Amino acid sequence: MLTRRAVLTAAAGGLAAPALLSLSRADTAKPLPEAPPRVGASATHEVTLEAKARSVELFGADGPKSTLWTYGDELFPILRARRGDRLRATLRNSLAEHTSIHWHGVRVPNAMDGVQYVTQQPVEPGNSFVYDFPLPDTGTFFFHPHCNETGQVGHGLVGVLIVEGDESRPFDDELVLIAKDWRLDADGSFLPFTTDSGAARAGTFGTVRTVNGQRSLTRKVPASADIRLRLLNLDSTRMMDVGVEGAEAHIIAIDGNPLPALPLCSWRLGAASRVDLVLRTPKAGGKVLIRDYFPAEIFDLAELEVEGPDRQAGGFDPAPLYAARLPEADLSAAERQAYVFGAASDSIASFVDTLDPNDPLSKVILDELCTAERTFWAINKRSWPNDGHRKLPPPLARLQAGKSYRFMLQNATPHPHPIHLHGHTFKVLSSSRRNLPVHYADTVLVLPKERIEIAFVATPGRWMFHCHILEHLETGMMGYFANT
Ligand SMILES: [Cu+2]
Repeated sequence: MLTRRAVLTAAAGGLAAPALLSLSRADTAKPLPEAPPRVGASATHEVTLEAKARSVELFGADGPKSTLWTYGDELFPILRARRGDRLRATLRNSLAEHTSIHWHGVRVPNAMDGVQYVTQQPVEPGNSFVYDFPLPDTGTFFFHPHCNETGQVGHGLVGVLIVEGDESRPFDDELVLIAKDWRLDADGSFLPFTTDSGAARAGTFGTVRTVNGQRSLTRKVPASADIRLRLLNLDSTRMMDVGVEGAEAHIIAIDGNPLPALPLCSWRLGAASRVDLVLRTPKAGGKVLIRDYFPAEIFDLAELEVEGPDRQAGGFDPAPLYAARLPEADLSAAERQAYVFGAASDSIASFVDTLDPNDPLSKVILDELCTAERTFWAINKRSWPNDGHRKLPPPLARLQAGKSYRFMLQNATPHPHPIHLHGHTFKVLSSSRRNLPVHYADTVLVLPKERIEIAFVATPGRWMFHCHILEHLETGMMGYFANT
């Protein structure tokens, strides 16, 4: 069994092995082409997503049954639409607790952002809510609840939204790989989703790793073909170093946002992040491994078995994706702000009474599904309140809609934090520790002692800003912006 240590040793010895955390810069890359105007009318996609408990043999008929919570009758449903289409999704809540749907990475109107109390009332058991919004961007997105996230996502409540229209030439095949661990006991029952020791450190890890709900994923793919991989890290906690062996691969999108193709060595993927790859398969009979080098023992996310006639004749030169159409921050005029992600301090209980006590948002602190009993984390020394607090926290800041901002995100803890801003796609400008390409994202991993600078144009509404290690956001590392 190849181990991470062996890979590092091999790399140090100059052998052909992936170099961890290295990525060549895109400085010399050609700019992405603009998508041509759309031909034909936009479609409205009507879908019903019933959140419900189901008894499932996750690992085949021989395995134990587990009670999963899913949207509808399948695990990880995948919705597909095209840029410019509308999604009209009815959430029907057949769970025994309230829920909502947050559309991660999608630039939705604030009222469609799916955060209980902050953008909508909770969808109580037996009730429904209609999410109805246009899809302005192509990409690989996902959706999930926003209260009791460790429990609801931990039970399986997550789905994928793919917005097509970014391919200037179709690829030969496409695979969607959804990485998510499960906190399962041997009898199929769920173990506690959160532990104090995990929540106060790097998070509580699952006991079973899966991709697309399978412990080991094998797929047949065509030979000498350009295959698009949409890889989503939908785990509550895990960080991965993704690499490909047996094929040349390029990164073509991060969090669904196209970038000039970057040769892949490995790419570090925090919780809630996505990466799109294109790879050229070898001849029939060959094998390609999609691997995670991060754990002590390498984990294979997927094994691709190559078969059939060649699809492509020339060398590997995949067509670029069309450029993203995002508001571009004005870096020279942008207002600079700093956000430090740290441990909770004792002096955090200084929440000021700036909001109307009748504001529905104040109910959030009384709702045990939306708050944790413990507080371990803070943003700029302020923690999202637990239920001991009777006053709402003020927003982290009030941003001006239409104005450009440059945020310096600084990690003052010994653990990595994937930081997510709702409703905006930001530009990652630089890292103090890594040679990152300039790219667009909705979630950025900030490593210990690292400073990452991002820029974006603010939009109106209340937008959450938090770590996407679910136990971290539930124990304090969350806040919001109130933008007008
Ligand atoms: Cu965190």
